[in-house]
Amino acid sequence: MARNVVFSGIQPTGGIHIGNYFGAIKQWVTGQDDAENIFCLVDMHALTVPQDPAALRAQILETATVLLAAGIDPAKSRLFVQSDVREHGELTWYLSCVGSMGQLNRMTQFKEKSESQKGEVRVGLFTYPLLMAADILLYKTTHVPVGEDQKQHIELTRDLAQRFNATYGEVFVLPEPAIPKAGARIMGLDDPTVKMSKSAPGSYHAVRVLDSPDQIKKTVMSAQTDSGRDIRVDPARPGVTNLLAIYCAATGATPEEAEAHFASARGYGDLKKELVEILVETLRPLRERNAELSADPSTVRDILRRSAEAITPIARETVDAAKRAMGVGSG
Ligand code: AQP
Repeated sequence: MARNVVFSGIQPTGGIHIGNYFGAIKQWVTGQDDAENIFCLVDMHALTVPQDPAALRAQILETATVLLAAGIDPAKSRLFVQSDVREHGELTWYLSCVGSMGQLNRMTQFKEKSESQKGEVRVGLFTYPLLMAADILLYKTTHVPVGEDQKQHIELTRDLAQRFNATYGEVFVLPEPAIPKAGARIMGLDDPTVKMSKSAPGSYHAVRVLDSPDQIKKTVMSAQTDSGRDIRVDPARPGVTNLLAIYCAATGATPEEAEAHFASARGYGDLKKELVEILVETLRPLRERNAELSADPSTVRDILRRSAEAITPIARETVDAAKRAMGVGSG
């Protein structure tokens, strides 16, 4: 039987936080033995909002190092930089001639992110879901482990693949999203009504995976909660609900188990203190391994380069098949 192909990506846009970790990276690491794995630092996606070139360059290496420190194993998985494989841009063009403006107009992430660009909304921000579809379709991906915020983009990818296959013949494999039960949508600790995000301002918005124990403590203890005491999942109390979601994602407990565990707690302080300990211990090995790997950037660069070389033939084959099906090229 053909093996599953897992593909997923992360933008090298700043400090990786526990939303990225529990929503995506943890699944990437634990699933490595069950499939062919391709993980991508999507630097071309990062360009959809303004970036400082020197900072972006540094963040690509930093993000790759964190992923390896988190447990991505180069013997089991490919880890590469999107712009190093030019077929990503090439397939995006062909998909842009299949997808419609109406489809892209419905993407909620575009609506949210374009708010911050006001009069200067970049074309790339609008067409970004086509690039994401190309990322996935190039490798005949069967599963895409992502946080819930990306579900709509995977649905679009499936629609585009179906539309292409129906028009030109079977070229693309239809991928399935793989969304975790716990941690699929971690909210900001300073504002539990917005998604935790790498680029959000505010020192207490997110726990970053490389934060010191002291910083983790400060951020979690200052997390916004209401004036109640009961530790229960309740949509009307997003702050405590978010802390419980993080607890569940880190421990594997169900929401019911988490509520039972804190039934005799004296208030939110008890939950916060326990969460600090759990996060410090969960992230400690990652932080320590990251310190070792950071001392050897040439090894990290080598892994990125070798991965890109290894997967380019797969991407090339897909683009050539799409071109043949569409009737372009000299044949
Ligand atoms: N808050 C979150 N909860 C759960 N999962 C999340 N992911 C992101 N935020 C959360 C998942 O992390 C993976 C990588 O995300 P990304 O870098 O591609 O971009 P993003 O979704 O735009 O993440 P950020 O942190 O909000 O970055 P910026 O600020 O740069 O836009 C994805 O699988 C995503 O679902």
